[in-house]
Amino acid sequence: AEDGYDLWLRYRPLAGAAQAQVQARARSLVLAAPTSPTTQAAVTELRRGIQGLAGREPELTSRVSPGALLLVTRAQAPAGLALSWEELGREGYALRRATLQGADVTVIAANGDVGLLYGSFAWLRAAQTGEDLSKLDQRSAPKVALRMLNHWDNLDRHVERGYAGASLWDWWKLPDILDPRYTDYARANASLGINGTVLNNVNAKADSLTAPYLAKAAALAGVFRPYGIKVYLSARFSAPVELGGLKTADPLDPAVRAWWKAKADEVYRAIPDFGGFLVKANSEGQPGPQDYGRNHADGANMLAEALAPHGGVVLWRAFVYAADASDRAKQAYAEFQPLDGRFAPNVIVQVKNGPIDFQPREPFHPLFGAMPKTPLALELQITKEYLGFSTHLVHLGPLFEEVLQADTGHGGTVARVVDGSLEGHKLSAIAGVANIGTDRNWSGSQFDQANWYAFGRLAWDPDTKAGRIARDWVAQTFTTRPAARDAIVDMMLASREAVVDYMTPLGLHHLMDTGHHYGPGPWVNNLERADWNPTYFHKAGRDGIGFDRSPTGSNAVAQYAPSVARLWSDPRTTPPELLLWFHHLPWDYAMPSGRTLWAELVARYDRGVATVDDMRRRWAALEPDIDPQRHAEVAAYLAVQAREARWWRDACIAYFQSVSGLPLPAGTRPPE
Ligand code: GCW
Repeated sequence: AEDGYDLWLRYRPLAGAAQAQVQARARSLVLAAPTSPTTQAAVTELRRGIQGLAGREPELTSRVSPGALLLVTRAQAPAGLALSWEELGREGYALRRATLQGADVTVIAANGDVGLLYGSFAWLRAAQTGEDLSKLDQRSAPKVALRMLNHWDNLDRHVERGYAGASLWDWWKLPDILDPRYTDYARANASLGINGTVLNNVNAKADSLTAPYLAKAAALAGVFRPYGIKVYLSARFSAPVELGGLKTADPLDPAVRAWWKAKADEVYRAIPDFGGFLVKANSEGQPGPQDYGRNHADGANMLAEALAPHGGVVLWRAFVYAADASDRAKQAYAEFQPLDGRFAPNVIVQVKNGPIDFQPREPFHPLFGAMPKTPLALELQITKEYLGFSTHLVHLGPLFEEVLQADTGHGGTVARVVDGSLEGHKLSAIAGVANIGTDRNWSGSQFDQANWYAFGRLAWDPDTKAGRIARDWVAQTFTTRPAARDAIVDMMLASREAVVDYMTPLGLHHLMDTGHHYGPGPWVNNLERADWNPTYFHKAGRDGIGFDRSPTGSNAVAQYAPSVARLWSDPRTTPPELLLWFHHLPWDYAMPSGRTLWAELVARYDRGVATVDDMRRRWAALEPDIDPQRHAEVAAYLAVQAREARWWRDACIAYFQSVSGLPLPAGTRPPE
């Protein structure tokens, strides 16, 4: 059945020339590398892929003959193979045609076995997408060291902000029963180069650090290890109290420090290659060092000290905000920036892409570039908490690309901060909050698979173009026929601006309804905390709309580098996309388009709806190119999206009209 289970690793038979070249370039398979679970995984994947794509399995042999595909490590490299091995590092690979012992062959070369696995997936991707395999000449090494998924999975298998079923991790049956799906999960991640996974929610229960759960996590680590994936756990800061019976979790208390050291030792006895701890502290009610008058560095460094002897890292989240904040967007910078230089070498501060919370559009987070002495990880949200869950088709590649390519004004883009190159940090990390669950299609919808895929590809190389990634995904997942492929790519690339337009155009944010964050709620004004109310974020009234974060308002803009702050302080030089994020402006403010702000707002909502209608039309026209099951499924989702885009537009416009008292701009159609 075409239910999407196979993700982008479908390996359905290719047609014509594409199939012929796979047959010609993979007649046989030669492993010129030590046998290990990882090289075994590479060989198994290649055989499976080639069998599927070419219709026959390549012979596994040690003889080098014409048309062979060779997996080669440096130590085992046959004479006559010249490569710049150094550039490939520990995880990189090279793919190319070569003449060895007089035979015309293809080599997948790497320094170690995990590079061979990544190279094998890259070769299969080239074959699947119909690249000319005879001209193949790729060298690739990851720019970011830790490329991680963060699962917000609770131990009862509920996934916080998960829209794809229950948690994959079947804690009851672990450690004895290993669902084959764990292996498929590892394959999918390895195919993108993802090399770490945090198994449990950042809103963590201390239980995940008890012996039974460590044994379960160890069983998962055993499945993932051959695929180059390390396991990490979210740690609850108060665990010494809850599990250890201590009176305090004060990070400067010697007994607390000793407890964490012993706990780390225990974790590493269970999982020798354990990656480290992810911590949400003093945020949304979670315990943390501030409960004891200490700061984030005190807390992070205590855990870092416990993990350091084992080579583990601490990923300490910067997502913090308190109830009394006049501008919540300012808090993370205020708490963390002054601590730059105070963190232990194995601490990474993990920062969300924007200063509020995974909105359809935010400016990049002001901490990027502002903590040069500290490795900063970028946290992206793959699961679409604020973007229509898994029902709306919103491709996140352009959102991820936008933040990575944003110029921080501190001498480089966010990508250069995150990959460590701007300040010469060896340690670097990027994290995506997973959108994976037990749904047959893993991600809750066919197109949400592409968001997992785009995250993984960008984690490997943050400078990859979103369009390129989408094209590969479509070719691997739906079709290689150029017209159909390009039509789907266009749809995907347009979808992000569409959701911005029909939910929160012009820099508006957090208009979503309470708690679940699905659907519009700009009128909500009665929550227990002021900074949870949509009215707090849009500040619409008779006089105008928007959050003044310029020097006349909260001055959050001053947290950015001077060159950026200067631009965004003035509405005239603020890009329209961020206008109401930084400014409160009258309804008749003149926009560059020549419209008033009010008319522009309405036009953007209309444009969002029109784009979704257009996506629906495009998809309908693709019926001949897509298998009926997936075509119908996507069409049904798009119908929901078209209806709900109208719901968003009409609800928001009606509400803003009720506060502005303005009539609909001339030429606007009344709600359908
Ligand atoms: O995005 C918000 C979510 C919470 C989440 C929190 C966080 C895990 O609404 O569900 O909690 O952020 O990132 O810690």
